Amino acid sequence: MGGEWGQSAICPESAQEWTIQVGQHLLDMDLGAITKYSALHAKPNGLILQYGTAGFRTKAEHLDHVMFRMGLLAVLRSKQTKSTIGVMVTASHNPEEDNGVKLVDPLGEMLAPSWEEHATCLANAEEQDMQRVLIDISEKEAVNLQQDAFVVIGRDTRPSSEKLSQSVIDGVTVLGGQFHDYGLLTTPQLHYMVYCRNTGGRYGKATIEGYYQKLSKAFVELTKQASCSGDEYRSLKVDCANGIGALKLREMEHYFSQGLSVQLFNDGSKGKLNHLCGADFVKSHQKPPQGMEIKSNERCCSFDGDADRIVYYYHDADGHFHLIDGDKIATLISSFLKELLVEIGESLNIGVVQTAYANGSSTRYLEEVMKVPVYCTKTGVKHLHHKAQEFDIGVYFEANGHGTALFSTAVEMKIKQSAEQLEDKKRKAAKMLENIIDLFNQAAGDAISDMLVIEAILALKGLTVQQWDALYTDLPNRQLKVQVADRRVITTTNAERQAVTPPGLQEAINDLVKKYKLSRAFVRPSGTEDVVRVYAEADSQESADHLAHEVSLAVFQLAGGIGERPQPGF
Ligand code: NG1
Ligand code: ZN
Repeated sequence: MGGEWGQSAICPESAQEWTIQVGQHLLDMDLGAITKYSALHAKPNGLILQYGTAGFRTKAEHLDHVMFRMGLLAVLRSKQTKSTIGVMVTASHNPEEDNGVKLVDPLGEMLAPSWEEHATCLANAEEQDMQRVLIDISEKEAVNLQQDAFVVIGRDTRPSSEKLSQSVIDGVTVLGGQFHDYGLLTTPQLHYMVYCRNTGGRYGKATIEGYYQKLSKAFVELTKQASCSGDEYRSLKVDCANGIGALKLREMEHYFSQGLSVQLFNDGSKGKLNHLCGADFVKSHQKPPQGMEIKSNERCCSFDGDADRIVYYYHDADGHFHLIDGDKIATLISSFLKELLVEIGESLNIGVVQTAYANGSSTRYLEEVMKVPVYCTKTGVKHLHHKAQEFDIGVYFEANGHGTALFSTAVEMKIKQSAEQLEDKKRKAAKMLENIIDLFNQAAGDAISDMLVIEAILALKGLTVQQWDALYTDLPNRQLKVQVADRRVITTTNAERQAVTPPGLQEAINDLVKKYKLSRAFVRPSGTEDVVRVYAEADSQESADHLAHEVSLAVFQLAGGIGERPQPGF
């Protein structure tokens, strides 16, 4: 993996212009200390990284300078927003040898786009230009350097994470920022902490205990209401990808054990992080993780390496594997929320946000059967999150299992009132919704929180995993990767569903798609790997596989494929 890329950020180059502008900023930064510490976290020559879909990600040994500099940047962002900023050290579902870092904005959201550009400039500045870039960012963003700064830090279980988070701390302290190091946390837990701290504790207590208590209380309240249960005993097998999810779920399980018993697999005691296990493996290989024995019809789920994604699955009586991905999770959640609203008698606008990777059957089911409006955004949770904020209730999920639900402040207040004022049945539904709202992590997609939401809904509705799966049948699909010399030659429009360049590619895809029934295909450059991704779906697996292969060949021919031509078969 060669790190990340995207549109290249425009970094200021003119030193002359810069000296005239800097004024007060030179005086407010201890430039001597920055230079001294920066030299201890020196940038390898020639390494260029891009703040991509999920921050910086590459081999851990290349990241020390990036961590230090992200500590610096977090301080500037904190001063500018007068809020606590988060820094998470993780590379999610990437191999154990990789690592990464991302900044978390005040309401637990992903970093604002203009600051992503600053992050890229700062990470790539040569040693002698570092100060200039720092000051330039402060000037551009009108950062008051006298303002206090507070940064919270979390990290996953990778062997490299502890040292790298220390480099973040070095960056924070050299710019005079205060910090709290939470140590080991799941990514969504860090988002939660940031959100809590910047909302005066209204969202919850910014401690790990506060997180466990808030979610577990809501979950136990909900499951108490479950009169019937599809599965006699509520138990669930959880594949933790040998990651942080195992540690945190083990700490948390006794808080909610009244409502659910979890059995942990791939808990990091022997296997390697994300190796042959975890949500990404299960979703992309469409098979169960290693290290988990599954009896027929048993409910199982997988987290990814930093526990912000979840997928469910089971084996049927004939031994067939059934994957229940983010699309079906979104369907279960939005249907349940809609039912509750009907019961309460509230007509709030509820929307589901997906990406082009959502299975066509899910979109059809949501729109035609559930009558829920569905929107499609570009890949990357920040796009989905922002779109979901437009609704009273916005449910967003990527097919890979990253998602959550957002509730507007007005809705939260209305539901709280209803839970106190309404009569009997309506009141019960409002109370349920109030607990569901508490159970969601509204700062970020969260495997633990989503798992508890799903378990609560299944228990309340008395649904078995098979009944849930039977809501609709996924269209067979195939995802492939194609190597090209420069994946930036592919540009897209219409939420990445159509290629604009290179010329002729979209026409070629259109012609191929016409050959198959119920078919759809699109290509886009990945934001986290040096590949072009191809997606195809059709009425049969054979057709989806053929279509994906043919589209791969078109990409290879028209977009500068390198290496071996894509071969049929997978
Ligand atoms: P890219 O590499 O841009 O496709 C992948 C996932 C995204 C998102 C990011 C961040 C797919 C097809 N793509 O992005 O959904 O999760 O990683 O981790 O799953
Ligand atoms: Zn992740």
